[in-house]
Amino acid sequence: MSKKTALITGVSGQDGSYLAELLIEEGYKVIGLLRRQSVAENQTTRLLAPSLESNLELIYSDLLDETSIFKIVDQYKPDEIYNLAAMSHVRISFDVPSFTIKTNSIGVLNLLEAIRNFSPKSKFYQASSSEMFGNSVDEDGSQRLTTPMNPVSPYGCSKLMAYKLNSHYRNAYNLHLTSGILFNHESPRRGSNFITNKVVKGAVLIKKGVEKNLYLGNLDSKRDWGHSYDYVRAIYKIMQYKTARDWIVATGSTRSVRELCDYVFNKLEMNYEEKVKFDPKFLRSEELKYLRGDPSETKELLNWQPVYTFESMIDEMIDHWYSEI
Ligand code: F7E
Repeated sequence: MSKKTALITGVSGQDGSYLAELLIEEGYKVIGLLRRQSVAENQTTRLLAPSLESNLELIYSDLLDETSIFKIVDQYKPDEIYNLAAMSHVRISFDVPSFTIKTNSIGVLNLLEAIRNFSPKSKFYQASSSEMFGNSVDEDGSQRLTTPMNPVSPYGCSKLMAYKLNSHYRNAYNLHLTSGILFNHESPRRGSNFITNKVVKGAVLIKKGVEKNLYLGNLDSKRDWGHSYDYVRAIYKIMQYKTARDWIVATGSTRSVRELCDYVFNKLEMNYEEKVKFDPKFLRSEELKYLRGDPSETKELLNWQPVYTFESMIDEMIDHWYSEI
């Protein structure tokens, strides 16, 4: 039997790189889409696993270049298409709202149209986000598929548009279109302007005497943080599930940014209260205060169980930066 083909947009990102490794382990041929950057080396820093060498084909493209997207989907007619490409930084989405909406919403429309017109048998996964909930939360303190969605950032709005387009195309055209509402997920591969890696890297720099302080925004917001390694395994299971539908991927526990700082600085035998300073430039125009997903249905139906705890994930990130710096 010939190898299955998977197309991953955003292959050079945190989730894209873990997913490419997983799919290759599972015997797939992977096509990865890259956006052109001026420093070519920067595009593949997360794609260094030896297994990727002969099984990953990289192609330049862009979600907004529909001719390129149509051509690639038509040419490869992939068995599975994973859309992990996005402008994914919530605070930065306030600076570039138009680019965020175009990439994260119209970009998805381009993929859906490509599937509908050129490869209707392809299965599709859309990376949806807990940012779509905004400040809505059920009475028991969790968010789930039925929780109202009231996003509070251009990023959240863009993801909600894509989520709705995806389910509309699923119903209207009978396509196998899935979506995972992923809560925050981290790893040593996370960009260092997201809070977990910013705190870990910043604390290690202070410990090593390179920096004196770490400047942050709102310490009181709470997030449900899991590991990208575990979450791409949920994504793969979502794609293999018998029916196409939406899912919640989360840990079910929540912590504040303050608790994150406390854990990291304690591990490095420091007191965060002495080193962490406030800088209003890291606040958002409207804050999403609290996230905690309910993963019970996903765990049960997909037989999915994360292997990392919050602590083992952060410890891995500390070890990473300690040896890197
Ligand atoms: O912020 C607070 C900030 O940038 C987490 C993306 O993957 O998850 C991510 O979005 C919290 C927020 O992630 C700083 O206000 C305080 O409350 O790590 P973050 P995010 O905005 O939750 C969702 C699910 C996605 O889909 C997104 O793509 O930390 N915070 N001080 C700070 N955050 C940052 N980045 N920098 C600070 O200095």
